[in-house]
Amino acid sequence: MKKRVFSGIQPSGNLHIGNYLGALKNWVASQENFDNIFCIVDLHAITVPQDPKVLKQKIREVAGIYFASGIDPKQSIVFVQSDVSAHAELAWILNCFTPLGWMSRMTQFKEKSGDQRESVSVGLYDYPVLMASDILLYDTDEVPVGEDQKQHVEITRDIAQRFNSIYGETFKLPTPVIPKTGARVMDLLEPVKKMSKSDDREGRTLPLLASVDQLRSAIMGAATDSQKEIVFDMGRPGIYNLLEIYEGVTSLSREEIEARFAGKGYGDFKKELADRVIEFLEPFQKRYQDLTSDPAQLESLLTEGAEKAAEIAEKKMAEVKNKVGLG
Ligand code: ATP
Ligand code: LTN
Repeated sequence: MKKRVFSGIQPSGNLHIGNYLGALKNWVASQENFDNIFCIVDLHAITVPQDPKVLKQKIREVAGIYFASGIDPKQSIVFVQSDVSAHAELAWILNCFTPLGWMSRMTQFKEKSGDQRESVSVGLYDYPVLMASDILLYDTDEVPVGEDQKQHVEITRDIAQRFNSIYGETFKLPTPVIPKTGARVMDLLEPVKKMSKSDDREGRTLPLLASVDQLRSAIMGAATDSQKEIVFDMGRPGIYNLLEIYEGVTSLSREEIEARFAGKGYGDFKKELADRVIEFLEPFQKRYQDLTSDPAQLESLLTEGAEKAAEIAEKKMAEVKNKVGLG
């Protein structure tokens, strides 16, 4: 029996190199060794306002990006969260077992609500409980995510433990799996904050579907510092971030990369980084175009994925409802 992996990405904004290096790359790399479920978490996306037409289109775009990254529908279930109603249903039940105080500690909520705390949606506050439901429905062993999601997987364990302690063993406790490199790709202009698809103003991110010119100009304009050496030094966030991206798209070791750029200037390094990123993204974008040129085929993969996911999720829901005394 292979261990189960579950993860997801929100169909909001433009997916970027951070989403690839922090999440997708690792999903693909370990695909063969696990029983995988990858979700397009549209219910999470509506925790902040979305245009309905854009949302529908973004769901297909994320599906295309999953497959273009190398997710193989023969090895992995890929589906849209709102197609399996058990996610919303379990979230309601788990809400009733999650203390308000736990949610108030979540750093993502604090960052995203900022000074709008009184006017953001209850959904945004409740976001981690829906994420816990996603994970717990499938007896997930491992959750491969970027660094920013570690706290949400930990709270998922707490919620599962609390439920299990009241009703007996029901949910498996999942483990977050954070990559050694690329777990927190930083904003290109302000490398002290995370590269984010909700702030993808020109030059800040490297969108996976961006044009060659857009990618090159974002890399050439990335913030660095007034020093010279091109070395992995975490104290120099701009250059460190660009080096991590280089590492992520080439898979060379840190020593090899430092040796390659010894004695060279930032300009040369950035030019080569742009070449490597483009070299990596061009075939990726070609695969994306091929996959999305047949919308019916994509749709049928998602329908099939939802059927398989629902079969697993509904069994868990029946067990939960029975234990709680519902119905
Ligand atoms: P937003 O920034 O708008 O909140 P996001 O870019 O974080 O969105 P999500 O859908 O929330 O996108 O995240 C999808 C996956 O990508 C998660 O596993 C997350 O940890 C990872 N991820 C997101 N941003 C980065 C980043 N800058 N570096 C590494 N991984 C990231
Ligand atoms: N909150 C996650 C997306 C997400 C997720 C999940 C990730 C929703 N449900 C379950 C892993 C497992 C984020 O990346 N922002």
